[in-house]
Amino acid sequence: MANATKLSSEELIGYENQYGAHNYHPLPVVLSKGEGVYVWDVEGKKYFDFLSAYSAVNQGHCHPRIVQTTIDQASTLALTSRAFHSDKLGIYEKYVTEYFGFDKVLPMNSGAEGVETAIKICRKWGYEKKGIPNGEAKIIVCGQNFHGRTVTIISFSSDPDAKGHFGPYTPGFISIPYNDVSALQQILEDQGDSVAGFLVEPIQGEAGVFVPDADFLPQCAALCKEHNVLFIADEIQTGLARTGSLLAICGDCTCAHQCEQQASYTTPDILILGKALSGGAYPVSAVLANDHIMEVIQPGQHGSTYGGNPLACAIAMTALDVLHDEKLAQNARVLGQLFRDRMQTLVDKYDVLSKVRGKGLLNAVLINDSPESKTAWNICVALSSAGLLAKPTHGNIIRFAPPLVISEEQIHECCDIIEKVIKQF
Ligand code: IF1
Repeated sequence: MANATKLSSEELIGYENQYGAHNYHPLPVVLSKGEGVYVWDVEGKKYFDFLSAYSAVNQGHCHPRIVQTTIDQASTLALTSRAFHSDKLGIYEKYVTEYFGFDKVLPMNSGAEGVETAIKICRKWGYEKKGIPNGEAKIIVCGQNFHGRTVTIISFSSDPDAKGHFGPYTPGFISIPYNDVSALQQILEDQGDSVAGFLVEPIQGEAGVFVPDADFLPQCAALCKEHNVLFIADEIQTGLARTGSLLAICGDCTCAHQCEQQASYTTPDILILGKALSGGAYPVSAVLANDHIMEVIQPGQHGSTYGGNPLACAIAMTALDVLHDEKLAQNARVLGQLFRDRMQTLVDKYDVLSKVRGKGLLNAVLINDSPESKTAWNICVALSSAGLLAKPTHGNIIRFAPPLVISEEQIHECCDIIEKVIKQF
């Protein structure tokens, strides 16, 4: 039995260093409690959480409705495996497919599993529906992508840290520059017959919150349609109200259900969700597609022990209800603009900041120093001392992504904290 006495942050970090793999380099903060936009460390210090567990906690930490659902379902029936039916799976499948406007869903657990599932469905569709010779299907991806950490996914990564020394790599992927429609057009004109899909993040999160030109996604979708290629949207980080609409690719629609604004809605052939699909309570991911695509998967051809378990289904339905009931997409849209406006005044005022970019409450500030410098890290350490948690991505970029339940007053309080810290650099 683990020692019940209260250990300090330093002692707990020591345990992680000694007994845990060193696959992360966290800020020196040890968290023990979360509620809404706030987290507390083991010494009781309170912080604004401006990472939201990489956008998994859009609904806020320990949302009472999601916690209650977790308690109720976990104490009733948590896991059956798919060897049997459950009283939650069909209800959830109906709910989530109607929520996003697709015929079917394949439920999985982690985001990477969702991406792998989409790759398998896409390849199988390529062989059985498009007629690509078996084993020759190609999937187009974008440079600077992040889609997860499995061997197949890092096989098409352009990040040496994510990819190095994990070979041999999975073949069948072609990379084009992000936001470059002509590059996609060229590939499809040259070898479109063997291309099964195009996998893209509507905004590249890990790469540093790159927002593409407004016409990039619609034009890519049109090219995919023209060349009979599946448009696969990875909305694991950008989806679920984070960027000010239900999905980053659905333009102005901020309702949680399909609305008349579908004209500006670039509909993907395959939609991948994760992270906030559970509000941070449990690993839940989902792959949505219409019948003519999803029917390529038959019994015994794909699965997972935990995929679609009753606990995941119950939690995900509550998490999606909260997005809709609390109008979190609208809140992200309004407060995201407010945040960027305030950050822009800091960019104009302080040389250490060079740019702010983002959409909704997925934003990043570029530090005016080399990616190899420690400036962004040092700013984040100073922000943590000032009561705000954020973390650099790729050296000189700081991502700011609070839970979407944040209030206007809290946004201003946090911008004041950021300005107070920036003044020191
Ligand atoms: C880490 C950030 C990274 C994702 C998109 C799939 C996945 C992710 C667009 C895989 C996961 C996480 C993973 C975590 C850090 C974080 C992340 F962009 F969100 F900040 F790495 F790029 N598609 N993103 O963002 O989902 O399997 O993790 O559930 O691995 O360091 P997962």
